[in-house]
This record gives sequence, C-alpha cells and structure tokens, in this order.
Amino acid sequence: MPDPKPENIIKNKAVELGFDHCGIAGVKTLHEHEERLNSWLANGMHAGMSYMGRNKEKRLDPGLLVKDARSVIVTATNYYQTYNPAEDKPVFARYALGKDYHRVIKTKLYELFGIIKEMHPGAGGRVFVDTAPVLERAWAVEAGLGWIGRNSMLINKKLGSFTFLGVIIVDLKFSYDKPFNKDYCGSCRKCIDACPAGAINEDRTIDSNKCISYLTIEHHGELPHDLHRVSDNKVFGCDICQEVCPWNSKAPETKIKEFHPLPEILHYTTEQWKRISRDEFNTIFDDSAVQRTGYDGFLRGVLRILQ
Ligand code: B12
Ligand code: SF4
Ligand code: SF4
Repeated sequence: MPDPKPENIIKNKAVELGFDHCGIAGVKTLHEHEERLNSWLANGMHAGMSYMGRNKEKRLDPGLLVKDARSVIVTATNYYQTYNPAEDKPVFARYALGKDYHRVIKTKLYELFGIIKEMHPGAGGRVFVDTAPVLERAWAVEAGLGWIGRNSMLINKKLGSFTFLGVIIVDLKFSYDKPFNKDYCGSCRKCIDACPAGAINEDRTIDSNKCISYLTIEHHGELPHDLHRVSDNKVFGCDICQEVCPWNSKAPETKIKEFHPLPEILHYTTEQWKRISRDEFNTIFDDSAVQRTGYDGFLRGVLRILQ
C-alpha cells in the first residue's frame, strides 16, 4: 500500500529521483542564526564574497524569497567517491570532479517540484542550490537531516558530509520533521587540528580569508605567498576537514554517474594542465563547477603549484 501522506509521497519521490535524504521544515525566521551570521560578516569572514553581505534579511527569512512561504523542503545528495590523485597530479575537491552539481541537483529539484505541483495544482515556490541567499545548512538542521560539525559542514549520520544540499521553498503546509538537536562531534577536534590554514573558528564557522577552498575558487587577484606551504597540489577547493572526519570514514560511493570524475581530471599531469588553451579549458569544463574560476583563475592555480 503506498503511503498516502503528502510529505511521505514527496520524500519517497525524492529518493526515486536520486536524492539520498529529504526532510521538511516549517518556515520561520532564523532568529537564532542572526548573531552568528552578523558577527561572521562584521568580522569580514566572507573575505571577497561581497554577495554574502547582501540580502541579509532574505538569508534569515524565507518569507522574503517566496510569497506566502510555508515549508522548506531540503535534500541531501551524496557525492563521495574514492579519489587518490598521484603526486604529479593537481588535486581537485571531490565536489568538482564530475558534472556541475548546480545543474544536476537543480534539474532533480525541478522534477520534484513538478511532482508536488501535480499533487497540489497551483502551488507556488522556488528551487535553490547554493547561489541564493538561503542558509542551506541551517535549514538542513531544521529539516532533521543532521548537525553542524566543528568544520561547519552539515553531517548526516549515515551519509557523512560529502553531500550537496538543495532547497525548495513552497507555499504549502505539511507535517514537519523534528529539527536535529544532537551534536555527534563530541570531544573530537580532528578537523580543527588538520586544517593546514587554521581557518576553522570555534563557533563552527569558517574564516574564508584563510580557507584554501575560498582562495582557490572564489578569490580574485594575487594569491597569498604562503598558500603553497599549506595547500600542496590543490588547484580547486579543499577536502581536508572532511577527509579527517570520522563520520566520513564509511561514506558510501555516490549513486549519481554525473558526479564521477572527468577523465582529464584523473589523467592530466600538472604540466599538461599548464599547456591547455582557453578553448580546451572551456570544452573540458563546459558543464563543471570548475568554470567558476575561469581560464585565467584556473591557470593561476596550476602555475602556483608548479612553483
Ligand atoms: C559561502 C560558502 C562557502 C565559503 C564560506 C564557507 C562557510 N562555511 O561559510 C567557502 C568558499 C569557503 C566555501 C567552502 C566550501 N563549501 Co560552501 N558554501 C557557501 C554558501 C554559498 C553560503 C554559506 C554561508 O551562508 N556561510 C555563512 C555562515 C555564517 O553560514 P553557514 O556556514 O551556512 O553556517 C550556518 C550553519 O552552520 C548554522 N548552524 C545551523 N545549526 C547550527 C548549530 C550550531 C550548534 C552551530 C554552531 C551552527 C549552526 O550556523 C550558521 C549560520 O548561523 C553555501 C550555500 C548556501 N547558500 O548556504 C555553500 C555550501 C555551504 N558549501 C558547500 C561545500 C560543499 C563547500 C566545500 C566542501 C567545497 C570544497 N570542497 O572546497 C567547502 C567547505 C568549507 C567548509 N568547511 O565549510 C555545501 C556544504 C554541504 C554540506 N554538507 O554542508 C553548501 C551548502 C553548498 C550546497 N548547496 O551543497 N563555501
Ligand atoms: S576547506 Fe580546507 S582550508 Fe578550508 S576549513 Fe576545511 S581544511 Fe581548512
Ligand atoms: S572531524 Fe570531529 S569535530 Fe570535526 S566535524 Fe568531524 S566529528 Fe566533528
């Protein structure tokens, strides 16, 4: 017998579409996050990401993003895969090994939203992955998906933290999941000890000015001189604070083929990357999160690790 409750139908459909987890929270203003977000911004922890300083009200209140917003549907999708690059190869963060997750996850979220609209004709809402002013991790906690680790990642007991989050804010009401109110980090501090840049703050936020992920992806202009000392062969992103996390030691391999590594990422040496043309860059990374740095930013990273 299929479960007739609408929220269960949505969660089952989400799993059929390839999401690993789906939870639903009621809309509210995230007052309890205001202080942490304000202090993160006031202390310049967003570094050059000026967009993080904009739309602060929207970031705390989903009602300002979607008219008559009632529910926040949150999905988590595992992208973990075994990846042990040889020493002569540049290192990419796992989230960027395959096709662009923004497109992959958004396509699935639109499908899920289509199913919701079939069930509730006239339903209104919006789909979000990463780029909009939504505190996705805070909503994942509200929807019961997991807790925020010391490394600031949303951690799910079964999946670990190598997950992408996706959000649909809708004007429909459902029965809601309980917010996740446990902290399974305990006395562990492995991520803080392992971060070579000292970028993890005690309040479970990240100082982007120091974070290798920020510096290799989002930062424009010159890279700090001592970056090479802390970042080895990393050309795009950083996974260290997740690799050392015990909750990732049994991370399952992703079920989504689109996240499997591009052959060039697996096989090109640093010398080969150094010689790629702009056209070749655009062809290889046509549908990849690596496009974010652009050709010049990418080459800047490759040349840095050759120093
Ligand atoms: C800006 C940004 C970055 C910046 C800044 C990172 C940061 N931690 O803020 C940089 C470029 C450094 C970055 C790096 C990475 N990012 Co990023 N990033 C974002 C983005 C766009 C906004 C994050 C944000 O609002 N930061 C402001 C701080 C203040 O908020 P926050 O980190 O979300 O923290 C809130 C919650 O943790 C919350 N919270 C909730 N409950 C609780 C409970 C307690 C007790 C506490 C203390 C806190 C807490 O408190 C904070 C707000 O008050 C989100 C997408 C989105 N729209 O949310 C993706 C996102 C967070 N990034 C993601 C990923 C995958 C990464 C990288 C792993 C990529 C990589 N391999 O290089 C790294 C990880 C670095 C790290 N350890 O966080 C995923 C994380 C998925 C997950 N499972 O957590 C997201 C959600 C994108 C997505 N849709 O999947 N990122
Ligand atoms: S992503 Fe890398 S540099 Fe950034 S906090 Fe984690 S370990 Fe540190
Ligand atoms: S490494 Fe330890 S402290 Fe850091 S997020 Fe994982 S469990 Fe929490």
